[in-house]
Amino acid sequence: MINVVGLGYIGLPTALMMASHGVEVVGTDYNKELVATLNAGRTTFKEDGLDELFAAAVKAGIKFTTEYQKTDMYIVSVPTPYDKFSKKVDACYVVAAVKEVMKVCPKGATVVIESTVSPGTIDKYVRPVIAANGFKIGIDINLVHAPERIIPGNMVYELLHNNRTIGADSKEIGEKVKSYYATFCQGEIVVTDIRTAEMTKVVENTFRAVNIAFANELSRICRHDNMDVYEIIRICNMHPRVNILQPGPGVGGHCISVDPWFLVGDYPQLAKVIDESMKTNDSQPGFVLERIYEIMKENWITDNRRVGLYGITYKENVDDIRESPTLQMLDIQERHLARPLKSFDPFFTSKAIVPNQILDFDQFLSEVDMVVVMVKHDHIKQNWGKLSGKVVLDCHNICPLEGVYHI
Ligand code: SAJ
Repeated sequence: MINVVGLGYIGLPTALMMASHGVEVVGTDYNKELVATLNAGRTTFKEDGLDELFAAAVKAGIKFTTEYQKTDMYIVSVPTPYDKFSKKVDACYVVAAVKEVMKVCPKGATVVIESTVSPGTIDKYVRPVIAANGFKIGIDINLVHAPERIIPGNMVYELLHNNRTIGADSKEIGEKVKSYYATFCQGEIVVTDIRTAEMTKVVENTFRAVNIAFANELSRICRHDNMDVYEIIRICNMHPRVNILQPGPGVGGHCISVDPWFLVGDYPQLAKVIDESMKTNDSQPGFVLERIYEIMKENWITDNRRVGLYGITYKENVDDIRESPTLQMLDIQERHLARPLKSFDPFFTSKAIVPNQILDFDQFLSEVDMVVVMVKHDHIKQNWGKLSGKVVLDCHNICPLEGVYHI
């Protein structure tokens, strides 16, 4: 039996996937409310195919509890934030979960860490916890790092099809853990050592962060001299070895906007490009806010109650607001003691999560003269007609209306 510890955005789909592929799974989370929701037959976030996967896993016998299980395999999938000052990974949740596992696990158990951690974190923080409980690593307890790669919005498909990495102290244990993931994963599963696995995961997200920062920087250069950044990127990408990403209103989510900071925190003298890239991405919501004020002025809009942000989530078609550019922008306004702009998000229509949020789309539109498209949800693509006559700042270059402003 596998005890999956942490039933959030990664732990839950992973637990469901294994259970629906014939593995006996118990999911553990210390959040009683979350466990009660799952036990009542409901999933805790929206994701394509998740409800169907949940139904299959429940049928296959998955259990949810707040208790840690006595078993021979654990998958730990808890958040790893970073310390805002040192930028280093904060492994407190991983350490707390492993401590709980140590209280119940028998000798011979394997502990798999799925959470993203910077290289060396497992050596520095996890091994000592295991040793402090009197276990010899590699003899009494096996330690493995199996970072995930799934993208919110396409998690179920990517869980099934992505290649994976498994880092282990020995090939034999790596292969054993691989056999569990191979029950559902149709991609290639590479077995390597733990530190390499830690580094690959952080590097993958850093690669994307740096490339988004490059696109965001281009958007500023092009704005400065009135060039069309989208047309320039489109043409450049026709070169066989150029593939520039898209500028946007900022970078959110719990991965791309967080993980690269681990490298800056651990290697401050070396990670220069990464540091600048993260600063560029973090300052993009401020750049877009300035652009909003500029367009307001140009259109004689003097009251910011007449401006609305469309989209609060960190990206399209997910209900996840962690580190979202809209929240970052509202934060800047709050620091400047400015009245927060109005906002609307089709994923949050029953209860407001930010000040001045309107829950009904038509009402939102009736209260604003200017709409800023912060998130390219499918919902807005089906409603362009309703925006005609409004001043529109499209942060993603997707709006087909005439006279739309861009970042
Ligand atoms: N974004 C841009 N321009 C782009 C692409 C993205 O501004 O061209 C923005 C998005 O709007 C969003 C942010 O970047 O605010 C991050 O979104 P994302 O779709 O790039 O990535 P995440 O954070 O949802 O998921 C990433 C993925 N990592 C990579 O693609 C290397 C995913 O595979 C990882 O599993 C996930 O992080 C994770 O959990 O680490």
